[in-house]
Amino acid sequence: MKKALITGITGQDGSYLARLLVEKGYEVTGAVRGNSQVKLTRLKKLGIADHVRLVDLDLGEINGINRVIRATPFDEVYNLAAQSFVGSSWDHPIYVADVNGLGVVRLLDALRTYAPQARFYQASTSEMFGRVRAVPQNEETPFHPRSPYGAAKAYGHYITVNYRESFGLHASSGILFNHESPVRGAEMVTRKITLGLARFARGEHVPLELGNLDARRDWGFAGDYVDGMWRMLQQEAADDYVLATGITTPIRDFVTFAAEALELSLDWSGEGTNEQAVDRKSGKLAVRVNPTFYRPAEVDLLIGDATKARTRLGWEPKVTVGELAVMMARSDYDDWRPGGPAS
Ligand code: NAP
Ligand code: F7E
Repeated sequence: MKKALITGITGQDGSYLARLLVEKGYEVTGAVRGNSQVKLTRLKKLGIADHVRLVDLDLGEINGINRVIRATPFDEVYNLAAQSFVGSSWDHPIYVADVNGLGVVRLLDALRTYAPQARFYQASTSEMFGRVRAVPQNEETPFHPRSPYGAAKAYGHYITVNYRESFGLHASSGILFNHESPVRGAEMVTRKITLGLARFARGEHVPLELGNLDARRDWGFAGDYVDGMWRMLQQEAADDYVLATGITTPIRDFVTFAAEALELSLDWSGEGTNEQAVDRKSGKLAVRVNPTFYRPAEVDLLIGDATKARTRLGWEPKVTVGELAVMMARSDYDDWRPGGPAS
């Protein structure tokens, strides 16, 4: 029975990856910070909270990392823990650098010292491309991060490559474009949209407030992307791979897909900060722009080229962005409770 450690197991990807590895017969250990405050909501929703062992580990704290790595001979270590919300990274840039950047080298150095046999996965991101140098982006595209989050992740990526090249660790970096699901963080735009519209469709006519509706993303389904992570660690040699769908969609279109799934017809009008959408049936305002949600800097056109993952790993994204919006909107509609949508 293979043993895997997942940092960030309480997050979206951690819970999907844990389910995949449990299904494959792994013994899964999940690293969580501060046992008293552990959020098991996602693991419970995916039906695997009772199938994983939890250990205490904070990426900011080296002693805990060393203790966990020394205690169990892990075959595979997936580092998914991070402060993952780009929007708030401008408010906490130093903490983000510590967790998303230095946290990676803390973990790698513990592996180098106590478990050099373990295979390592680093959760890198399309945010590293930022002000893009080429469209679409692949493993050779230079980085130009546009947020403290992206800058910290670029360090995490380079130190993963460096430990692979310097010490021969089997360390791979997955450069993943946005991937979503019904357990996506409620502050991310897709889930904010599906939660807000589900609430509206249930009769609570509170307008959904969004920032830049012209921003676009290459969105896939988290369940497909964790399969790609696992495939990377099954290769004989460690390497870096982009995972993406290659299709980019504006935020406004994702709103429309989710609205249609809930049988809401939206009439859009206005431009820029005056843009809004009214629900045709009720005549109520359903969506409006609030500039508070604009970012100090935006990334340019992020579209991923996952040719390498397709050819070497046999990886394919199976869920389209339209199917994803339907899946998320219906889930939030079904889980809605009076007094506010479940998150
Ligand atoms: P997520 O839902 O926000 O989960 C993040 C996880 O990290 C949570 O379990 C959180 O634990 C944990 N964490 C935060 N700070 C920590 C710390 N100091 N020490 C230990 N654990 C800590 O993120 P996700 O969407 O699953 O993403 C997983 C990883 O992939 C992240 O590294 C993210 O940056 C990266 N990524 C995500 C995407 C995407 O589109 N989803 C794309 C590219 C890369 P708590 O429950 O205690 O908060
Ligand atoms: O924003 C625009 C916003 O916060 C997407 C993380 O998983 O993927 C994620 O980061 C876009 C941006 O995701 C709102 O300006 C408009 O252009 O959903 P998001 P993100 O920043 O792409 C990458 C790959 C990661 O690595 C990250 O960890 O949507 N947008 N209006 C809005 N965004 C939010 N959050 N809220 C709005 O109201």
